[in-house]
Amino acid sequence: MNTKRSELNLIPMVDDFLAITGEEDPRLFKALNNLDIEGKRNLGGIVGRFDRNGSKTLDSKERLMARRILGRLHKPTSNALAIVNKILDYLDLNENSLLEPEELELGIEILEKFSKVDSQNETLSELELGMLYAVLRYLDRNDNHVLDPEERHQLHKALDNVNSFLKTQKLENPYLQEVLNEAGRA
Ligand SMILES: [Ca+2]
Ligand SMILES: [Ca+2]
Repeated sequence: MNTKRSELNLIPMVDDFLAITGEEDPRLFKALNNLDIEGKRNLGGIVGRFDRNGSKTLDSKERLMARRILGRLHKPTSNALAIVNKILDYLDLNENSLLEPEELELGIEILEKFSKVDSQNETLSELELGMLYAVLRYLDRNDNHVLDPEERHQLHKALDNVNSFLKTQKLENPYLQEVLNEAGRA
């Protein structure tokens, strides 16, 4: 999370978001409602990216966008949400701490592709999120924490065939090797 966002107290926005989600998407509400304060902070880091007019609350359209990310997570823990924040940082191409629709599209696409790299379902486990983050770190060749056009081009190429890309990555990406080692999957 960058400093600008972490300075803001996003807990009221999260509580507001959760209250409305209870009505709009009970399943997601159930998955997010038991987070501790740190988890809520991490959730705030995600939810806050969709408040484009800075109103400290998400309108229905913004909630829909947030759910396109959050709905992809399998039993999100605080740690999983922290990884999601780091992933989303790479997608904030204009570095304004917000996720615009065009930035979101790439996010949706990579989450979709990575939802099946370890488990055959539509959602991402903490391991799958960790694998995705490891790949993005590796693709960020100039280490500026943003995917620049050439780096995005490499990502798109990788997404064409994720499984064969990961095969190579397992051999040459130390971040990925570490994540898989920790999970006992190396
Ligand atoms: Ca942005
Ligand atoms: Ca970069």
